[in-house]
Amino acid sequence: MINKKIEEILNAQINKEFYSAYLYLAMSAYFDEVGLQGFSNWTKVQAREEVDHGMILFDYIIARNGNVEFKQIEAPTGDFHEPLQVFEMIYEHEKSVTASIDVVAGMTEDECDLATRNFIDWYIAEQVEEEKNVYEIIKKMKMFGSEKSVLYHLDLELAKREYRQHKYS
Ligand code: OFO
Repeated sequence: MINKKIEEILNAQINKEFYSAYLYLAMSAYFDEVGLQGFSNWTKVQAREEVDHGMILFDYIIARNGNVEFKQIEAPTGDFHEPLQVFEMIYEHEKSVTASIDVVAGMTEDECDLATRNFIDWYIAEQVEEEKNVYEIIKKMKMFGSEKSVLYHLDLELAKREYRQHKYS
């Protein structure tokens, strides 16, 4: 049976993961609208991964005989005006998710919940990967500029991203 404090913070994290999916979908719609289908693909694939992150938490709470609780998901704020600005927003967002996962990990240690401590390691590693992927795209945009030809090539590259499902096991 899962500790109630841990159950509560994991439920809050489910909400954050689904909010992330909303945010990435809003970005995907923006990119599609401005004709950057590769950027749109990249953010749409990311939205699907965020749903997986939420579902892994969902399955874990159930596996520990806990209660899943759904709270209202906030609407994404969508002031998107150009690709670099959107990716900088993504980077800030992912840093905040990393901080939130760190708080979960810290609480598992305080509560001596070693099963959840072990479970949350996957998220810690995933956040390192997510921040790195985003930062690398930002670096490319800064290095090569935001001329249309640069965006065109980057768009072709981002179009190649494929969704790979993550599951709780
Ligand atoms: Fe779920 O990692 Fe991004 O937000």
